Amino acid sequence: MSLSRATLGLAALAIGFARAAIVEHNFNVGWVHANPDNAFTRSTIGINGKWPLPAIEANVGDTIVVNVTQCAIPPGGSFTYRFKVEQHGTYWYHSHTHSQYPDGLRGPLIIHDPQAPFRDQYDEELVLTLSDWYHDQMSDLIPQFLAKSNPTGAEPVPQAALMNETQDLAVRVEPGKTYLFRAVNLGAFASQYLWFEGHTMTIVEVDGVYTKPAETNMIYLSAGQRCSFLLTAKKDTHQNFAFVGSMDIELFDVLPDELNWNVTGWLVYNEDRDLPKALDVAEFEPIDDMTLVPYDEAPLLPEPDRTVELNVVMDNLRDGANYAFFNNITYKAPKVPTLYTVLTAGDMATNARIYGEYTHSFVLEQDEIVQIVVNNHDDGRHPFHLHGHQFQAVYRSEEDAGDFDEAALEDADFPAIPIRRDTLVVWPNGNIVLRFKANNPGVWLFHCHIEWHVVSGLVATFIEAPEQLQEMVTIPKDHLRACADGNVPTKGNAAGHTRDLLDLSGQNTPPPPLPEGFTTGGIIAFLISCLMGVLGVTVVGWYGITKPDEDQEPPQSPTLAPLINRSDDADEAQPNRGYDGEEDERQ
Ligand SMILES: *[C@@H]1O[C@H](CO)[C@@H](O)[C@H](O)[C@H]1NC(C)=O
Ligand SMILES: *[C@@H]1O[C@H](CO)[C@@H](O)[C@H](O)[C@H]1NC(C)=O
Ligand SMILES: *[C@@H]1O[C@H](CO)[C@@H](O)[C@H](O)[C@H]1NC(C)=O
Ligand SMILES: *[C@@H]1O[C@H](CO)[C@@H](O)[C@H](O)[C@H]1NC(C)=O
Ligand SMILES: [Cu+2]
Repeated sequence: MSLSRATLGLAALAIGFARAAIVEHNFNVGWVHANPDNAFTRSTIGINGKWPLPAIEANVGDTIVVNVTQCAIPPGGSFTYRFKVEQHGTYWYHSHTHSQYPDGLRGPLIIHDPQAPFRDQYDEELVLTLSDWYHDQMSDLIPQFLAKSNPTGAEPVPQAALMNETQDLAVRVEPGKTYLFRAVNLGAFASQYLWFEGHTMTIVEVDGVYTKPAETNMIYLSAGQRCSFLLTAKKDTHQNFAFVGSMDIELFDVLPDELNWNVTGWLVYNEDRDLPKALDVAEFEPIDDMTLVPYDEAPLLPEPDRTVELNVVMDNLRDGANYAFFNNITYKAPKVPTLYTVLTAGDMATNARIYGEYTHSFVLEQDEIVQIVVNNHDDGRHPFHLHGHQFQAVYRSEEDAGDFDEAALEDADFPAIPIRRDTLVVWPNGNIVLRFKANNPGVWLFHCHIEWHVVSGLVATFIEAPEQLQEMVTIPKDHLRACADGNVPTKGNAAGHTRDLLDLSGQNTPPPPLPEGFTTGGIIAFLISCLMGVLGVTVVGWYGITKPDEDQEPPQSPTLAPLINRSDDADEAQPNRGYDGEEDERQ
């Protein structure tokens, strides 16, 4: 563990938990080499020359200061994230910029709470990350994914599953002790089933929300989700036990022969004994997170003041690539980051139009009750994540149930005390209903946490209480300097116009729709048959050899507002990509 954490631990002991501390880190972000699955050495994004990344740990009330140094903003300079932590729980920090987190820029962020309801029930605490691992870099994979040669939008399948970013995780346990495991799925794509042989997990937290203790033998953790559970070690030490993370292969369009979608770790009671092979589990039956109950028993929020309905659609645009849409909009980042538009638009900030047509922006009034209905018109599972809030998960339909029927279901049909979390999976062709109170002014994205679907546009923007936000927020100078250095404008509407804020000419747009008469099914069938015929290979092989289109516009990641994003991630900008002299190839 890093020196800073050791120091922090000592400081906490010395002064007790009464006084708020400042937890400082200096992060130098840059490329390093790693081979966590012992199959392939690749470049990955590290911090201070190391990978996996350190956990950031603090107590509720502390202030976290992270001085991130990176060559991109500003070149050779640094950028400081400083925020007071007012919420407890298990989080992670990661970069969405250019989809960097699957390249390694992902680490746990743990906020300890001396008041946690389970504080007296464990002896030791352990962070356990789950993730998927690609041998190729995102800068190579994205152009293959978002291309006319991939009209069905098949997502690249990872090469391996990792636990704590390795396939060789042995956790030394002492007989009779109880451990608090903080599990985080840092993956780009795959959900994972997690189970411990011979032991029971007692869930006590999901996504920062304490729960009533709930016993289970297995949990399902999507990309972006977190879960803490207590696990009591056995009293005798004659045997070691396997625990397994198993990627949800239903998410994969193809299942490469050589893929082992499981990763095994061990609870080590006795170093002289074998590390046993994991047993085969015939069926997966994880606990249904909709059955969890928040510890504080906060009741169902009242009927919504407004409902936002988002229909998930996958479709092709004129470039032939497959995009993801909420309703008819696929997200395209604005020229001016939305937060800066809010802060420079004066009275116009309450008009959703100024944020652009392709940011899918909704302006929320302070304290209104908002309901989000997601109807999944796609046959895949999607973990939806909202920044800035832990929503109530008021309803989730079965698979294939179709759209949410507001006329058929009313509040009496919803749980009186719904679970809250910030990431919830919707089943194929099913629906979910989420509710929250707009009491946290900010610019909050709502997106699928599968990074491929962020890339293909499954993102909407909530602009919550913009007038209050204007009063609350001043942009630090180093932000503005970083934007200036990166040529990112910080004034005006989505298109950068400062006088007529309703003028969106020149805004960033996705490719135009398919021409009339082209059905999507038709174009896909046509393209697939051509490819299969010409190449004579399976879809699996086709992935490996497809070259990115020369004319492909580089995909843009959404612009985030880390400044006041108190719910999850400290998103970081692009690290130095110029290493090993390979820069030209990748840009
Ligand atoms: C952040 O780190 C860089 C590089 O070590 C240093 O030059 C800079 O002064 C630091 N900034 C702050 C605010 O500590
Ligand atoms: C997993 O890695 C984190 C750092 O990311 C570390 O704090 C933790 O102790 C590790 N967990 C185990 C079980 O070794
Ligand atoms: C992964 O584990 C599951 C559950 O035990 C098992 O059914 C499956 O065959 C395993 N997959 C591989 C590739 O070993
Ligand atoms: C989406 O459809 C609505 C209603 O038909 C229309 O007003 C809007 O302009 C469309 N948006 C885009 C981005 O095409
Ligand atoms: Cu998705």
